[in-house]
Amino acid sequence: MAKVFESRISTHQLTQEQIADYQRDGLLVVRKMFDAEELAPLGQAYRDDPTVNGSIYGMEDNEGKAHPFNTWTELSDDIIGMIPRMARMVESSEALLGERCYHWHSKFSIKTSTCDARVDWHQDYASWYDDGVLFPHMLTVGIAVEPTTKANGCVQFVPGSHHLGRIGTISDSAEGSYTQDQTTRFELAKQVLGIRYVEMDVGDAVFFHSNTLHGSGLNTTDSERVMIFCSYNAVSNAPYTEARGPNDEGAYMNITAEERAYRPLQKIADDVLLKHSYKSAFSHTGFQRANYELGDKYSQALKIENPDSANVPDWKRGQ
Ligand SMILES: O=C(O)CCC(=O)C(=O)O
Ligand SMILES: [Fe+2]
Repeated sequence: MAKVFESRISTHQLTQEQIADYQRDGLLVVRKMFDAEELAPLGQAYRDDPTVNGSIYGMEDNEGKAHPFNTWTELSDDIIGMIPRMARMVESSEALLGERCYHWHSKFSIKTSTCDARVDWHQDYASWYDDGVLFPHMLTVGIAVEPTTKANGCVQFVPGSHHLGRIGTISDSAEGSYTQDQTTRFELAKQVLGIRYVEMDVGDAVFFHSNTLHGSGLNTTDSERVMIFCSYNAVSNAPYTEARGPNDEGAYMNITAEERAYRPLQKIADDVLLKHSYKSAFSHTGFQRANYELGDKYSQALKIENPDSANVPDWKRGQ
């Protein structure tokens, strides 16, 4: 494990106590992981273009409502390509995973004031399993770009649920997302372990294990809940196969096996945002191709007139 810590350059190191909290709870909230000043240009760019370069589409919840989000795997020299490479992000993730990691994917996950969707309870590893990773040695960092509250649909967790292991894949059946056994386990887990709502100010972050149960409720306010989520996989856990299972989130989001494979992650200094050493907020990123059927639902939520005019990069269009 010492190797992981040899080349640390971040000024934001996690303490042993924080690492122990994460191991116990499967989640760790780090207040002021970013200064509000560092994220302000990203918040402004989102307000100027809430379609995020036409990349936002809808992920359906159990009621068929569309939750706006997008994904990217390649890291460009814009703000959202730099955040996943920043030393504080990579080194904190490596301290929690106990080994080197690489970028799996990142997302904007948004609750507009007009969106009426939830993010249903799930474990991220339920679907990443189908990408051919052997272990759940993966985690995600959720960062608040705008404040999150219970009322606007902050993320909720079942602390300690990562100790349950993987509950199972989410089925496509019309009856609901979980089988009876999965539902029973999930209900028991909530009763036994409780639910923790994580409300966040701009710049706060929550690290969570890929088996920690989480989801989020409705936005009942006029404000927008804007978050980004950066996910990492341990280097030793790169997919052992390029074949995909039936419920693969990667396939749903048009992520290729190549984009899931190990690629070296070059850390960058923590002051990159404060020094404005980036080319744009998000216009240099190649996002995954939108799913237009769900994109239409999203456009209704967002009231976009013409979703087909969305600016999907050519390199993704052809796939
Ligand atoms: O935005 C949220 O509330 C949760 C998003 C999430 O869990 C995911 O994208 O996997
Ligand atoms: Fe998730």
